[in-house]
Amino acid sequence: MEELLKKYYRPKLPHMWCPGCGNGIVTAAIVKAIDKLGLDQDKTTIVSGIGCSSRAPGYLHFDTLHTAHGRALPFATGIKLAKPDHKVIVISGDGDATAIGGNHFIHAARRNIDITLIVYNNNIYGMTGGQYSPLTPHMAKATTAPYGNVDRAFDLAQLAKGAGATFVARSTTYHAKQLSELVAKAILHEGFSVVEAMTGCPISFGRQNKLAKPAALLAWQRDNTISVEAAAKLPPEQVAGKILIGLLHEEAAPEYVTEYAKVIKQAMGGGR
Ligand SMILES: Cc1ncc(C[n+]2csc(CCOP(=O)(O)OP(=O)(O)O)c2C)c(N)n1
Ligand code: SF4
Ligand SMILES: [Mg+2]
Repeated sequence: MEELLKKYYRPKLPHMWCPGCGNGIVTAAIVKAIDKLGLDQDKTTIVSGIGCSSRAPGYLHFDTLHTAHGRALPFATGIKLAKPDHKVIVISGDGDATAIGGNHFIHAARRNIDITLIVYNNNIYGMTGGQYSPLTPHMAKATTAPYGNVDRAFDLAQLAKGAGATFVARSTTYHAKQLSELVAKAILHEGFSVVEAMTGCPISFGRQNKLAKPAALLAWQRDNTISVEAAAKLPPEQVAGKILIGLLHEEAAPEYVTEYAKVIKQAMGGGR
């Protein structure tokens, strides 16, 4: 770990995350995936929006951009079009990706641009003190829903798949090894890849929902998820109510930057 710290992290201590926050585990999973794949640090760009999770690129030793709330994907799209040989990874929160940035999310998926989006899903607006997001569970408490959130949450993975993402996976901070393996697969996938990383926020979510202890949040992830492989072997009634983790969807489809390059060539008189 010390070697990874020296190679991939910027020495910026103390960091801003609360004790027991899951964001460090997700960030380490991404770093381990990058290291496993041996990506060139000078050709790997990490982009984020705004939020606790979106502070992660500030701690990472790559070309990084900390952009505006919800706008990481448009910045990342510009980078990928200008530098197609770069690996572009976007770090986003559940609010950042599906509320203010929800339109950018579905359109990046529809285009199938070769970007990997990692959504740090802590089910809440962490940075601003606990307002509900589109991924806050039904009837969970938030500062903007002190009696319970009446909205139903998006299923992020279904949303990504329905919008056209060609790689969709989900894991948790409890399953950190699996999470890292899925991030590595997502980075290798050619097209828009989405990894939902379920992560615990003991402060803004946990304190309002009887999950203030970081260990309780991890136990919740352990007890409320089931792997795709295990679920396939069980009758539906034993899977009902559990959140599926693992590789949820993968398909091959034309990639946006490659298709765009063909159109440019044709427009320049070169034919397709
Ligand atoms: C345009 C704009 N609107 C609102 C805000 C305030 N704001 C900052 S972070 C945030 C929500 C963050 O939630 P999420 O994306 O889930 O990230 P987390 O902090 O939970 O990791 C909001 C509403 C902002 N910075 N910019
Ligand atoms: S508010 Fe929540 S998400 Fe933000 S740093 Fe603290 S524990 Fe982590
Ligand atoms: Mg959040």
